[in-house]
Amino acid sequence: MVTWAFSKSSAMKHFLLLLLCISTVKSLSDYDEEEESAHKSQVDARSHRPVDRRREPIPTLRPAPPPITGGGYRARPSQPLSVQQKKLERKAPDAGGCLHADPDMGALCPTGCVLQDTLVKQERTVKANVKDLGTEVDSFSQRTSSNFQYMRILKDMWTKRQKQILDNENAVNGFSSELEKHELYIQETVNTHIPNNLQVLRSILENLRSKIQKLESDVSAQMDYCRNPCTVSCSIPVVSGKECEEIIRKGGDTSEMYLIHPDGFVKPYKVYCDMKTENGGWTVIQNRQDGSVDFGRKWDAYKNGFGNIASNEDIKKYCGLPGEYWLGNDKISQLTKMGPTELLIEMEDWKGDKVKAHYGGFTVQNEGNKYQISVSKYRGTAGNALMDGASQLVGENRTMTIHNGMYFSTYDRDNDGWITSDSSKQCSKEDGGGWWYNRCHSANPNGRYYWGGHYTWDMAKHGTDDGVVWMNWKGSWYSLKKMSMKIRPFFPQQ
Ligand SMILES: [Ca+2]
Repeated sequence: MVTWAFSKSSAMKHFLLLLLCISTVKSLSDYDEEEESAHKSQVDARSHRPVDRRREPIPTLRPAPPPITGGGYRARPSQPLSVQQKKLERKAPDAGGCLHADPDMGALCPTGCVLQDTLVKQERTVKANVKDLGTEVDSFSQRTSSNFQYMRILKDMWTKRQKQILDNENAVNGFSSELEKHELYIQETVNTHIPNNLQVLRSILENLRSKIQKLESDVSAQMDYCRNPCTVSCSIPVVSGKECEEIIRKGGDTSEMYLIHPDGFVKPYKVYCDMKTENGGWTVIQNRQDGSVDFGRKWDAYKNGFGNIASNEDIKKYCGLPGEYWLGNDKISQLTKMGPTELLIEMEDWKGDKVKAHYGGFTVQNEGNKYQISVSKYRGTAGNALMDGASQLVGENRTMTIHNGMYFSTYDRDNDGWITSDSSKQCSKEDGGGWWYNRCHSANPNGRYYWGGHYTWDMAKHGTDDGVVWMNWKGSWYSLKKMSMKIRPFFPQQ
C-alpha cells in the first residue's frame, strides 16, 4: 500500500514535473513570442524586409536528419521515508477550516474556501454598495438637515405671518373706528346740514321767484305804457323866433323846448334851446344822454330828423329836459346857411368829467351837396378832432380821420372817404351812425351807445370802434355818457 502510494506519488511527481516542464517551455515560448511580438512592434522596422513576390523567388524547406538513439542515464533512486513521512504529516494551510485528505491532491472540502472566495469576491461589491449606502445616508442626512432648516424657516415665516395678521387686525380695527366716525359725520351732515342748506337754497329760490315775478309785472306794465305812442304834453312858450338866439333876445331865458320858424319857406318846428350855457341862445341840433334813441338810421331819417326833442319834469308843465334826437340835416343846413354860425360840442364821461369843443365857424351844405360840413376857428378842451383828426395818429393815418369838408354818410348812402369797390366796406355800416365820415373817424357822436364807457372790439358789431367816441379826449374804446351839438348865430361877444 505504501509502495503503491510511493510509486503512485513518484509517478504523480514526474507527471507534475513533466507538466511543469511543458508549462515552462510553453511559458518560455509564449514569452519569446510576446517578446518577439513586442520586439516587432517596438524595434526599428529596418530589421524586417518583406518579400517582393514579383522579383524574388519564395524560399523552399530542406529535410531534417534522424534523431540519435541508444545509451543514456541510469534509473533514478527512490526518495527516503523520512521525507515521505514528513510529507504525510504536513498539514495543509488552514484556509477557512477545510480538511485535506491528501494535501498533494488538492482540497477535498471546497465549500468553506469557495464561500470565502465568494465572500472575498463579493466583498468589493458589498463594500461598494456599503459605500454607496454611506453616500446615500450622508445625502439623506444632508437632505434631512435641509428639510429641518426649511422647516425652521417655515416656522419663522409662520410666526411672522401670525404677527402680521395680528397687526392687520389692529389696523382694520383702527380703520373701522375711523369709518364709524366718518359715517357718524356723514349721517350728521345728511340729517342736519344738508336740510339747512336746502332750506337756505329754497329761500333764495323763492326770493328769486318773487323778483322774477316783479320784473315780469314791470315789463308788462311798461309794455302797456308803450303800447300807445309816447305823447308829451308840454306847454310851449309863446315866444318864438328864427332860432334860439332870437328867442333869448326876445326874453325867452329858460332852457326848454321852443317852436322856431327860421324862414317863410319851412314850417315852424320844435327844438330844444339851451339858454344857460355860455350866455345861452343855443339851438340843440344833436343830443346823446342815455341811449334811449337808436342812431343807426337811414339817410332820410337823418335828413328829416328823429328822436325826442324834450320831456317834462314830474311837476312842471313845460318840457325843460332835452331828449335824445337829431334835428335833421335839412334844418341844420338851413340854419347854418342863414349866416355865420358857431358850433359848441359838449361831452361828459361816466365819471362826470366834462370837456368841450367850440368852432367859431360851422356850415352844412344842402342835400344836393351831400350836406358837406365845414368848420373853423377851434377852441376848447376836447381836442380839435373835426379839423385835425385823431391826435393819437400820425401822417396819413391821422389825416384820413379829419371830418372837415366831408360829405354826410348813412349806412344806406355811402359818401365817405373810404374809396373801395367792396360795397360792404362802409364807415357808416361799421361805426353805427350817420356822420361826416372820412376813412373813417376821429369823432363819432352818433355812434352806438355803450353803458359804462369802456368797451372792446368783441363787443362791437363789426369789431370797430363804433361807440360815442371823441378820440382826442378818451380814445377809440371809450363811449361817452353825454354828447351834444348846439349852434348859434355867430356874433362878437361883449
Ligand atoms: Ca366808401
